[in-house]
Amino acid sequence: MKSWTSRPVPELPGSMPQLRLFDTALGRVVEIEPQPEQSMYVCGITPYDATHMGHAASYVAFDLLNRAWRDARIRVDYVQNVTDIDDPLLERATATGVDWRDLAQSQIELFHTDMDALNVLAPNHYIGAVEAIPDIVPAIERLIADGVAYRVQGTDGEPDGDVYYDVEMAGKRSDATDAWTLGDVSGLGEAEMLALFAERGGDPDRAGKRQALDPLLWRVAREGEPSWPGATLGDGRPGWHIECTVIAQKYLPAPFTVQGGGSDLIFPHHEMGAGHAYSLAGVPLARHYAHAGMVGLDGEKMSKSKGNLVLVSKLRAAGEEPAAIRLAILAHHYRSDWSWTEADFEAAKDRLAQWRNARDAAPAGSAAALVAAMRMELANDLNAPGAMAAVDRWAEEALRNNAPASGIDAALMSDAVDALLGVEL
Ligand code: 5CA
Ligand code: ZN
Repeated sequence: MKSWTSRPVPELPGSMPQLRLFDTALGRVVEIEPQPEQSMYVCGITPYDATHMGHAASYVAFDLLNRAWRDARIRVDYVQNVTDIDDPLLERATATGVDWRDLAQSQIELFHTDMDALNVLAPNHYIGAVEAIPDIVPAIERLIADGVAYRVQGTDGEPDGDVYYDVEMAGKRSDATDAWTLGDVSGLGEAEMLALFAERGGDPDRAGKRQALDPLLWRVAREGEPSWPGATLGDGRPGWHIECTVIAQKYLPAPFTVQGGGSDLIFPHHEMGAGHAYSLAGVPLARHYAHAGMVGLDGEKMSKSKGNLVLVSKLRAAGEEPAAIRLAILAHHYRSDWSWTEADFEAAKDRLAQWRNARDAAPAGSAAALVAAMRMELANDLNAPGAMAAVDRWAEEALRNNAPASGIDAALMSDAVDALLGVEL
């Protein structure tokens, strides 16, 4: 699938120091092993209510990582999926009387326009779940053949043949130290897992499953639902976690460097994906798991059912500047949970204006130290608020200083804010 187009990233003199990042599975900040090429997979949207501020914040978070690596002269292999077939998408299409394909298409286009506006660098592989089905089917067949997946008999009018992943069997399969067992990524206990599994698309009570937490791999065709050829699985459609796993394994090295997404993906999505990948390849899917915090509105969880989505496209249509939206997002550390408020958005707009004024008054010889300070903050678990505070201090100083403005320093400051924070002044 076609992705959006990245805007050029200015090259800065010098380079980003060694990067440290919080690893969800380890529960601490780790040094990312230096390599000439890094790779990341960031879970993409399910295209039915894009792009709300929570989505935007998660892509901006991993864009910081992408930019930090590039600043360190590291090539970045970046894959993102789009969940263009899933229950919530079908439910929304039915509820609103549109064809699910049209709904997906329109939301994907909107998402791309929003990402472009927010200056989020594009992935180099952008892959739809539907286009990955020919790769997913043989992977599921292999899991069945290996005894870590099984077919369930239909009861209560359900057809026979839905395929589930056996979390217990998969966890027992290997005694290698880096093998996966349930809980390795999320660190959760069973009760917490059960609650989240039900909340986030799982079906703990499905009759015939070996364990309540076994996730769906293949849903055989039902009347009125779209389906695709599944070879020995029968016609149907894939489960959610296997889609991302197979896409990541096809387009990235094993293990790749960072698996990313919002913190609502830690369990079951990234937990199960790690299991699927290990069962398929015998090596971990990713070296590190990183997650962005959840965004709400005025203290409440942002959700369609509450009708409190803040859409990037709506703000843009109202004439708001995308760079100000991006600054409002970056004012919060990527790992914290936060709420969008009008007051914070106003503050972001003021900040942008202040930075622009200061750039035009940049004192000679001042920008190199600013670049170093921004890099130091960003290398420390992508501390954008810290990097922004450094720009604020520089701006105050520049505006206080009556020295003649330096074009060279203005250009360097502006390039740094663009290259490292993705904010175009
Ligand atoms: N298609 C799947 C991933 S394979 C999915 O979760 N799609 S999504 O559209 O629901 O979310 C896309 C990304 O935005 C995910 O990384 C998700 O964790 C993140 N996200 C969703 N809601 C929020 C929110 N309120 N705050 C922060 N991030 C969010
Ligand atoms: Zn995913």
